[in-house]
Amino acid sequence: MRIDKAEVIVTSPDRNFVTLRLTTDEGHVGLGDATLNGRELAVVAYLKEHVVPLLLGRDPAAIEDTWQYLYRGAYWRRGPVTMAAIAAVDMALWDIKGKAAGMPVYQLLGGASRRGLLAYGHASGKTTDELFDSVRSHLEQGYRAIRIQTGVPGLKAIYGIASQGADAGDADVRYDHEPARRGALPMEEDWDTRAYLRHLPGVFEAVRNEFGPELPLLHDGHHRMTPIQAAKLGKDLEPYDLFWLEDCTPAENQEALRLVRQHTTTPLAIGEIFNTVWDFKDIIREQLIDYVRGAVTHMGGITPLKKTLDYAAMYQIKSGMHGPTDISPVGMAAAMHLGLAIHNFGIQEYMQHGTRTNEVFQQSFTWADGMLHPGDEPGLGVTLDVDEAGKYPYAQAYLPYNRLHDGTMHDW
Ligand code: EZ4
Ligand code: CO
Repeated sequence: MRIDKAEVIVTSPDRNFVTLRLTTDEGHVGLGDATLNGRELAVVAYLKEHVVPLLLGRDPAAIEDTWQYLYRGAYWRRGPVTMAAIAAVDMALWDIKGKAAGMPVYQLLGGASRRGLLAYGHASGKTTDELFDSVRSHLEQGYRAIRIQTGVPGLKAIYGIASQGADAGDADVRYDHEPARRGALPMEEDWDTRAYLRHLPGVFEAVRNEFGPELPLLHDGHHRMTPIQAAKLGKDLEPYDLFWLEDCTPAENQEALRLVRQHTTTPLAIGEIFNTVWDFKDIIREQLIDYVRGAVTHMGGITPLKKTLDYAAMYQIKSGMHGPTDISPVGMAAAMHLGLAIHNFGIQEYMQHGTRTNEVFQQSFTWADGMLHPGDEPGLGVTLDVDEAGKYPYAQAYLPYNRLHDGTMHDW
């Protein structure tokens, strides 16, 4: 078998998605997600100019060799653009291998280790009442684990949540902002860490009082704290028994986690912006985290993320794969197949794509009783309707950015 055609398809049904579509001489089609939120076209150029010419004529069965060829062969390694491009190739090759074998990808990865994947959704509200409504609506949708993000008195934005209302389509689906409204410039939010630290423990106390002790609750700190602030928050949240506290400090300085760990038993999750196993190596070996947040799309594909998670398993560290709506249905399917197969699955983030996205990408996964399952179609179980995709041209859009009251740029 050989790769005959490699197309890069950009579509923006509810937000921008980049998809690599490989076709073999035997007519098998493989899809890979190459979406990098806010920097989508950089990956398009990387694929079109530098990867597609290398793929044509190659044997699609040689997944590991092709991965090493693209990673080592480029000489320049790592980084989000490179790794999203390699991830798309890796996913598309697994998709093709599954179709050629007549098996879903999770079977090729060792078979199912569980019936389905516990998934968490994103509840948020400016006030406690709004937050409770959002939690209730998630419970009604069947979620059995919920991330809690809240407004902070004195601040305009609820950070780290998708936009809502008319621009969001049918669900809370966008992590970027409507370019027509924003003039193609990113939206600015405001921040005050001390106000946040004063407010958050009371929010979790209220949520526990209202919804009881059993519901798994998560929280995302979005890299906004210093090490000592993160240590204090972890300690303050201990009575509310969090499933995890995510990205408590900026991921670049991994030594910070030693300090956080010395002070709190709140479980820690890190890694949605990591690209390779090297980013995880030390914090896994030193047992500074409890959950690996890598996304199949941003970690270079199923192949390297499986290796990373197998390594994490030796330290009883589990998966918590990134799964916001900026991961396309193809990347989500890859995460579900991998999560079903590995032994050390923890939880899967799941926000639900909008109707338009689900019309562009037809998907075989199921969502019932708070659990995801990738389905049993051969390959990843996703098809791309190219005509439908063509209705939604790329629209420039960025993630918001963030400033302190005095104007200083801060982590978003
Ligand atoms: O803000 O994916 O845990 N989830 C997150 C995400 C990120 C977006 C950035 O594109 O932090 O919602
Ligand atoms: Co996050």
